[in-house]
Order: sequence, then structure tokens, then C-alpha cells
Amino acid sequence: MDQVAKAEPSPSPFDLPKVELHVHLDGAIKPETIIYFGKKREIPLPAYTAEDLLKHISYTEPLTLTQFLEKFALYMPAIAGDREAVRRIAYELVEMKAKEGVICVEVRYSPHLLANCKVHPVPWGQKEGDLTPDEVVNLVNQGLQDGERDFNIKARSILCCMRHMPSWSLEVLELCKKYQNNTVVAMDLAGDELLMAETFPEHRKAYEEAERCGIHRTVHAGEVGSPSVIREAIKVLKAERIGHGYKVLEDQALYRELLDRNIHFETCPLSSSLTGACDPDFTKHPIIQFMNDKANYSLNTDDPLIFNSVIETDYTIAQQFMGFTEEEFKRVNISAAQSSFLPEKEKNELLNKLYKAYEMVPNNPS
Ligand code: PRH
Ligand code: ZN
Repeated sequence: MDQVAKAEPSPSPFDLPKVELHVHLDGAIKPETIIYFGKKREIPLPAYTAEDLLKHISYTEPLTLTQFLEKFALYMPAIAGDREAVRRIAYELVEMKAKEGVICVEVRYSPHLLANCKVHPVPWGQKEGDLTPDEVVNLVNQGLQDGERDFNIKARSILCCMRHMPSWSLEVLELCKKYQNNTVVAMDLAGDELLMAETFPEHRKAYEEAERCGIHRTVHAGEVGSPSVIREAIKVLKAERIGHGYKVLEDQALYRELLDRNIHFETCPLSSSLTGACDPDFTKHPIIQFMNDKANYSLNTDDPLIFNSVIETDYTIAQQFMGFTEEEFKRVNISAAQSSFLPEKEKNELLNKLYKAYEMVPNNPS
């Protein structure tokens, strides 16, 4: 895509510490790691060098969200169901983010899609094994905690329910409860909002109970689906943040209401173009409206393996095609920290770190 090619990061648009709230663990794996486990487990892959594998997985011209989601099947069989792999991808994600200048990351994933045990449908059609979603969460936690220690950043996790698998949602809720504050800070609902916009009773029940138990909530909504999906996420699922949410602009009354309520939008510029969510011309992007309205939103990568990107790619797009200034980059990162799902004390520590690095005086000193 022309604009992205032109937006090659140099020099860096924002070298200060960043906060990332929307990145999928299974969309942020190093190609080398996929190859390592593919070979070790004798699971066929489309290619066996990082460069060639990337040619199969990543792409530069917009697809539909459904086609984009099919990319995971190219490499997930090599990772899912392997204890060492699950722990390692979590650790490597923290390392990757630390290198990108992120000081706090909330990483999300579906425990079921990384498992392979027989009580759940084996997601990638590979050989059945004995890795349960519960153990997956444990392994990811270990990887994230080792990464936090080694790379000196905060790494927390969000467990995803999947739109097409309502039968998993109550189990996801139980895992959120069990591991609440043991890296797990929230629940998400991900997947294909076009094919499966319906919010099943199981999703609703899981979110209701999450709210009751003090588990934070975010929902992928209005990425490609209509504003009604966002309305349902807020009103029925009681989401505190919206994953993407671009389509909110199609319902100005709802948009105004969400602005008033200071609802956070986790935006992902490059992703939004490559999944067909938004016009690939970034100069017409909904984020520009969010910026002009001083909305509460953040900039995120979503699935950097599949988009062959780093967070700087998204910042560069924002700078070159959306008119971002250093002041706006600072503001979105402060908004991200304020809307993070960290406990209050840790959130205030994070905010103070940012204020100091940005040489800013806090608006609401804490
Ligand atoms: N929109 C919806 N679902 C997404 C996105 C995008 O932001 N990126 C990843 N996913 C789904 C994938 O199916 C992935 O396996 C799952 O979320 C859990 O990370
Ligand atoms: Zn996402």
C-alpha cells in the first residue's frame, strides 16, 4: 500500500515512552519462533525462513476482516498446544514491546485458541493433546512475569471470548476470576463481527458476571460492524473500552454520548486499513475526527505479525497522514494510561512516569 510504504519509520515520530492497550498475543509472534516450533513438532508450515514465512502471513493490500482472520490458521497449529511455545511467545512479546519503547502493555488472547485438550474442540484441527485453557493462562502469566522482570515494563493480560464460540465464554469468565490480578486485568470479545454480530446469551452472561465481580471489560465493536454493535457493547455488555469503534461516527448521537461518557477507543491505524474496516486513505480516517474532538483513544498495533509492523509504523501513519503532533502523541498515551485496567495505585505510578518523561504538569495531580 502506497501510504504505508511511504510511511517507513525514519526518523521516529515519537521516541518517548508509550502505552499499548490493544495487541493480540497470537498476532504478535516472531516468525522465527513459529518456524522453530513447526520444525520441532513436525507441523507443516507454508515456508521455513522468516522472510518467506512472512510473505505468506503478512500482506499489504486490504482484505476483509474474515480473510484477515483466516491468516491465523497458517501458523497457529505450530504454537497451540505446546507448553514451551505458549510461555515463550508471551515472554518474547514483552521483549518486543520493550524494544519499541512501550512501558506498559495489555496483551490479549483466547486461552482456548492456544490449547489443544480434548474437552474443548481442538481449534486448529491438530492432534489432540492435554494442554487446557487454564494451563495456557498459567504459562502466559509466567512468560509475561519473566518479561516484566527482564525488560522492566508492565505487562498485563486480557482474556478473549470469541464471537463464534459462545460455549467458551463462561470458561473465560472463570479464568478471569481465577487469575484476576495475576496478570489478568480484563475480558474481551473478539472475532468476526460481520459474520457474527449477534451477542449470544452466553457472552451476555459472562459480561454481566464480569461486571459483578469487578473484572474490567472491553469489546471489539464497530470495527467493521454497525454502530449498533457498539451500542450493545456499552449498554448490554457494560464495556468500559471499545476495540476499534470507528463505525461510531455513523451514529452521531451515539458518538456524542460516548464522548460525554469518556469511553475509550482502542484504535489501530494500520490494522483498520488492512482489515477493510476503514478507507485505506489515512487522510480520511475516523481517528482524525477523534483527534479533533479530543476523544479518549489510544494508538495500537493489533496484530503486528500479520501487518508486518511495529508500533512506530502506526505512529508514523498518524504523523504523516493524520496530522499528529508531539502534543497529540503525548495526549493519547496519557489517555491510554488513564484508561488502562491497572489497579489505581499502579495506574497513578504509570501516569507519573509519563508526565515526567513528557515534561508535563499533571492535570489532576494524584
Ligand atoms: N478484530 C477482531 N478479532 C481479532 C482481531 C481484530 O482486531 N485481531 C485478532 N482477532 C482475533 C483472532 O481470531 C485471534 O485469534 C483472537 O482475536 C484472539 O487473540
Ligand atoms: Zn483486535
